[in-house]
Amino acid sequence: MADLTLYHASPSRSSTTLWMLEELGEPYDINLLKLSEGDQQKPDYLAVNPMGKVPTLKHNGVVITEVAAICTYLADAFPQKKLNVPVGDPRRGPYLKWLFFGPSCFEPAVIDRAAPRKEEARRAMLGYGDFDTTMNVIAKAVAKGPWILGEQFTAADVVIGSGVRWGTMFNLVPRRPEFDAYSARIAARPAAQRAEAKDKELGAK
Ligand SMILES: N[C@@H](CCC(=O)N[C@@H](CS)C(=O)NCC(=O)O)C(=O)O
Repeated sequence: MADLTLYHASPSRSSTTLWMLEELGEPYDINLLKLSEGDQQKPDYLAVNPMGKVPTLKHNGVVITEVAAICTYLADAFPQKKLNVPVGDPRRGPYLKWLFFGPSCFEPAVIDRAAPRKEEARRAMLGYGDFDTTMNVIAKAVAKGPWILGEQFTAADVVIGSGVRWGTMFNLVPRRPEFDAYSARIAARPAAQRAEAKDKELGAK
């Protein structure tokens, strides 16, 4: 049994953490849940993640939930893999900003667009402000490349990159040249390809 176990449903938000584990290259086990069969609400799983959501990661008995937290955690737990920006490096600030921007701005902006509220919220009430500004900010950040922090690929690219890739694929994020080029760079990564193939295989189970 590996020290790392991912509670995963395929495909889902936990696919982002599957990709992160492939980037990491450490051995891991998968505990596959079928959301359609309600596995996420079964008592055994609720004991691990009372939110009834995937993903959940167990590392040496420690439980971590939330996609961006899992990616941040893994990058910091295995610093030799160079997927993090360590404390003390001035790039740590922007690195953390993008890791948080994923779940606090990018995803809510996309989900609000996909499932609009009956009454539009005031811009000031929304953490992401508005959809177009959020997309413009991400497009500018990935335009130069190759990665969000420049030459180094980090966990921030896994979090933001997953959103850009899946969002454009499902027409929830607008197609724009910056996003297409960034997605193509991601698609060329062997770890992203391995994760995608594994997810397909698991999804068919
Ligand atoms: N904030 C969570 C969201 C996780 C989430 O919504 N996962 C979905 C899969 S895409 C899920 O478990 N849905 C099953 C359900 O709600 O019953 C995270 O970032 O990990």
